[in-house]
Amino acid sequence: MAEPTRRLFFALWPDKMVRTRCDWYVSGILGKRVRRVPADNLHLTLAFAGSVTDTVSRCLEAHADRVAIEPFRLQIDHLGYWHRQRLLWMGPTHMPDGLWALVTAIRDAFDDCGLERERRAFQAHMTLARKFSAALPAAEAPAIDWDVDSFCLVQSVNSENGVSYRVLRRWALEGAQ
Ligand code: 3AM
Repeated sequence: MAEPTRRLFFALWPDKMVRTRCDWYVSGILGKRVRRVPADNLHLTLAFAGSVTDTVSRCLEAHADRVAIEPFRLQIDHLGYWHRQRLLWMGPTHMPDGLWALVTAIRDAFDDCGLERERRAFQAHMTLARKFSAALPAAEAPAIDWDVDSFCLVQSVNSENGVSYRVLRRWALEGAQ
């Protein structure tokens, strides 16, 4: 019988303070009419693994155990829109070295664990709304400082109520508590 799988991805998971600030910003620009990503679901995807077995998941976790990257600050200061995906997002204008290093380490882990490496250039973003077809809000850019001190392995669960996420494991960045 085939080994069961779970749909997994690595992400930066905002703490409550950052999450609340993001949510204030989004509700300020979109109001209540637009269906947006619920505050509890806001995250920044590092790499999407897809449906993987426990064997692959353990391999990815073993690689994540060896990541040695210091905490870094992300400035969420840009509101963006991708026309093709109709996706409204916010993210940093400047990519800190630590974030590049983290994405590279995870992409390398995908290689080593037999997953297909993501070939697209990494674009740091937090999805705010999908299937967004209203005019891009004429909004001030966000100004949210996020001190990133950990990264997470997350399970994505689809149900009739929509997608929900379970943080399965969290790794502190080097030197973080
Ligand atoms: O973080 P964002 O919103 O960009 O769209 C999914 C979400 O991206 C993406 O993984 C993130 C966590 O669910 N995702 C879902 N299926 C995907 C796939 N087959 C995918 N990314 C790449 N390939």
